[in-house]
Amino acid sequence: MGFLENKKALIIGVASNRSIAWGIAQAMHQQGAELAFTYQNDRLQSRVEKMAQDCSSSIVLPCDVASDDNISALFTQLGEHWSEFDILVHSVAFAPKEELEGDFVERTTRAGSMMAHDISSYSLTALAKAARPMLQGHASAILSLSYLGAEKAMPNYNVMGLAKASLEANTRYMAYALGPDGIRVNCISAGPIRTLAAAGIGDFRKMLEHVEQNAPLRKNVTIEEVGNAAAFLCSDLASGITGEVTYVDAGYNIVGMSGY
Ligand code: NAD
Ligand code: 0WE
Repeated sequence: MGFLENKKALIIGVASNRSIAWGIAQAMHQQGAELAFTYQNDRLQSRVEKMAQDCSSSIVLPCDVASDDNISALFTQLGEHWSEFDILVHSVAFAPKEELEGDFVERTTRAGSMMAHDISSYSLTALAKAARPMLQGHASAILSLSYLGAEKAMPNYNVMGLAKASLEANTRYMAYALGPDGIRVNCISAGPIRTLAAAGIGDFRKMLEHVEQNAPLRKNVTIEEVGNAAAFLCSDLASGITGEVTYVDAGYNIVGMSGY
């Protein structure tokens, strides 16, 4: 018997079988959770529908998190399947590609900054606002995905670093606001993983090699490892944990200097 038996989880952010959201969905399914999925646009619909089937799920709904109407319609439609649910996974980020390379000060624009913060941080609050009636009053959990660029300056991550800093603060403010409703809010800061969001990022291979050579565990993490930590954080095993950022990064973040 799995530790997510009798839990219902909504997974936002599956785009391919390399998506971190997919690793989370599979781990939660293995632990007995019942799943529902969203997809960002028509191009992704059939792919997400097929992947949902692999997790015995037939609830697959559209949602562009930039739209309040989409978010509102999502929970109206979800309500036709589930009267309440227990777990909300947010595995979504976006900034204009041109702003994820080169000199931060030169590249960052007002529009790009607003877009990055809107999609990558505010959307978590917007989703929680709309989902609150279906999550409150029982042991439930919200989880999002961050990256070390939130707290340390990194080459090229640029405006996404600011958006992730906002997401991590959002985790704390949401945990504070939603705790009295029985809703825990946590965040996983994952090490670099080759997903669609990493495709086309210059020198991604070099970053993976750097982590492999310098992280305490001398490896990169997988979506399965992130998925297992996510399943734990969203389960009743983590009933005392809220407002936290948990690193699933082979220990990379704790190293001051490596190589001696
Ligand atoms: P991915 O491309 O598989 O997933 C990103 C998802 O964001 C996609 O499913 C995409 O459809 C969705 N998305 C973007 N804009 C959206 C919008 N307006 N509305 C709805 N959905 C939208 O890549 P991933 O690496 O699995 O990314 C998932 C999360 O993990 C992101 O928050 C990312 O910042 C974070 N993360 C990734 C890494 C990494 O190295 N891959 C490391 C740490 C954290
Ligand atoms: O959060 C991310 C990536 C998020 C992301 C990726 C893209 C690519 C396509 C946000 N917006 C876009 N916009 C696009 O048009 N990661 C943690 C992965 C990542 O991205 C980097 C990294 C790492 C790690 C970008 C530069 C440097 C390092």
